[in-house]
Amino acid sequence: MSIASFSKTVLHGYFRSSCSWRVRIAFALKGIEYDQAPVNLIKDGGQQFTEQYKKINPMQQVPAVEIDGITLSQSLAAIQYIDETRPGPRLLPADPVKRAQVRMISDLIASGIQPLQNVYVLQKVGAEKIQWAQHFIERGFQALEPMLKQTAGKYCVGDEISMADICLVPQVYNAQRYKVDVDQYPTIKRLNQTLLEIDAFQVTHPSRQPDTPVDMRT
Ligand code: GSH
Repeated sequence: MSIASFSKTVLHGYFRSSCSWRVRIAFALKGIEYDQAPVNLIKDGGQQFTEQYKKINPMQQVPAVEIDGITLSQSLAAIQYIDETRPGPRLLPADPVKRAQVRMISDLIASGIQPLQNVYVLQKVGAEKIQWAQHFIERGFQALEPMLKQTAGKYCVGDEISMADICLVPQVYNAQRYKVDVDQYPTIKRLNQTLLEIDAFQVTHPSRQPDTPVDMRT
């Protein structure tokens, strides 16, 4: 066994960051233990902008994962690495059609919605930030709803939990945070409710993390 195998797994994240939550869910589904190193995206003008953190993730965003002697930023790359190197339930299905559908849904959220409503972008937008966030989340959900109607069984793609589910739940959390009416999207709403009953989604919830402020804990 290499030295890297003995190194500690560390997640640099923020309780309310949807991309950090994605990685927490993947760790929980696979039963992987890890340490959390909180990076407060708001305090001190944003701890992601410190020189120290820039060495960990030059993009100055969370999450970043230290695992097996390497550091991975980009939540989907980290999730896929975890999936490919750890036992436990597959996060990407073996079937090529289902795997493509999982990637399609994950990319729609990770490239087509979340980047347009992340903190950095909203700060640049200024006064219109809430309307801006709502617009792009709704635009994405209008595309996601008919797509999920085609692919979903119990979960986003068929009846197995996948990376698509890992992306969906934190994005719905963001939608609710920006007061998007999720009732307009019955498939998204149903999937979110089903997934939130699962332990791996509950223990990793933003309201239950080491850096969750006391008044936001449940
Ligand atoms: N594509 C990246 C990923 O999936 O990891 C996006 C990372 C990202 O946007 N992270 C947000 C962040 O760090 C939190 S969810 N925002 C703070 C900022 O941009 O200053």
